[in-house]
Amino acid sequence: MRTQVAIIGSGPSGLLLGQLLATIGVETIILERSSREHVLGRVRAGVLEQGTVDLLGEAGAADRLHAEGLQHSGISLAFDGRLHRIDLTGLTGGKHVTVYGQTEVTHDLMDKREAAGLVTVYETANVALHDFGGASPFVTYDKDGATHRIDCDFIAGCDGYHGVSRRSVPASALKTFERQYPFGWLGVLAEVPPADHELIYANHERGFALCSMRSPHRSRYYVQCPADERVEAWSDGRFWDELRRRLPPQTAAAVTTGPSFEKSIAPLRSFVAEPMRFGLLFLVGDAAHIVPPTGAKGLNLAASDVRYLFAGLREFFSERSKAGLDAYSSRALARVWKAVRFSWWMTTMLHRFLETGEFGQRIQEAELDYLVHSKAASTALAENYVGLPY
Ligand code: RFL
Ligand code: PHB
Repeated sequence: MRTQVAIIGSGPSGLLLGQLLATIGVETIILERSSREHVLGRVRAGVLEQGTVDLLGEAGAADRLHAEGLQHSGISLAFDGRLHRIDLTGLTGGKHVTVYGQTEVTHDLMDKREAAGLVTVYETANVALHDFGGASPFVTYDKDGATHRIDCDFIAGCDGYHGVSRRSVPASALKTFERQYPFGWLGVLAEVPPADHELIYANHERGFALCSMRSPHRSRYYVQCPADERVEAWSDGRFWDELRRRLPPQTAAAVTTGPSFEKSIAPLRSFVAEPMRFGLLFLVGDAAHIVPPTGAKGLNLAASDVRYLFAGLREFFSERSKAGLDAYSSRALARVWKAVRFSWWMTTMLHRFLETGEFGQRIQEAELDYLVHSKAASTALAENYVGLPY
């Protein structure tokens, strides 16, 4: 088989890149390790920057997003027993974010790809990347008892943090940067109305909590938990009790509880691999970088990588110019590092770190107090949260 761009991974990065390339007539094949159902069963991000929404629109996959996405013009920080609102829209000259689940984004992109008859091979095993340092790259994989080969012009490694693409690059060609946080997030999804019409990020002595949502009828909540916590240790009752204890009294009283239909623990990590290009292989999204979810940046960074790579590939296929592809890694990394910084800062300000003791706690209190009383500081948060320019 032959295609122009072989895409590894059918998460949001791979699907969005595939859809954008389809709009300019560039052929792709996506190879995915899991089943379609498994990919759609993962509950992850919920907040989209306007740039991400626009790119989904350019890919022709934003109709349902425009109809069902919730536009938010602010978020609240909870500390000191009350809410402090950050007016995202007022502080950024009219910008907002859109609350729409990653699961739905993935669903919309998959539907679009299937309707166009484009190929995704699910449940592939042993995907291997070959000769991307030379002139004739190809990918091999096992499926249904046979080994298959796809020759291509380029390989896009969109296969997430645990994927094969980054691991295919010789270690000597890669510099990695990493910070692990000594806690995770326990998340719950429940068919209940949200506690507030906007998101609430809570700093509390018992640990961080986040009130988010997927729709006016579906809530997504998180609480900070130990890194080695077991999800089985958390009954719904224990979760709701702990969540309410970490929220200001008025907000806690507004939490509607109900049976959860998803409960999982995610570790928190900052990670960057540089560069993001090796010959004819490009790393995209979580394959190249991870941020803790506190800034809601992971999916949006995946989309900004796709935007830069799509621009480079379009230039190559339409004008035979390599300039955009040559600039891909440095352009993407410049934006990535700003989001890494923002996500690290939000995480540091909002979570309980046992090892920093009372000094660290006082610094957090001072920072939060400064943040909500200084227009300059609130504006810095707001412009990062809605998304920095490309
Ligand atoms: P994905 O989504 O991990 O998709 C990679 C795909 O590649 C497949 N794969 C392989 N396929 C073939 N061969 C192999 N060897 C393969 N290895 C892996 C996988 O099965 C998978 O289908 O990466 P992608 O596309 O780069 O997308 C990145 C986003 O998923 C991620 O950044 C966000 O979910 C992060 N994130 C958030 N981002 C936001 O922008 N806003 C948020 O509010 C937000 N909240 C979150 C989050 C991530 C979370 N978790 C669980 C990590 C909340 C949580 C709890
Ligand atoms: C979510 O709704 O899953 C969500 C929202 C905001 C974040 C992280 C996750 O910062």
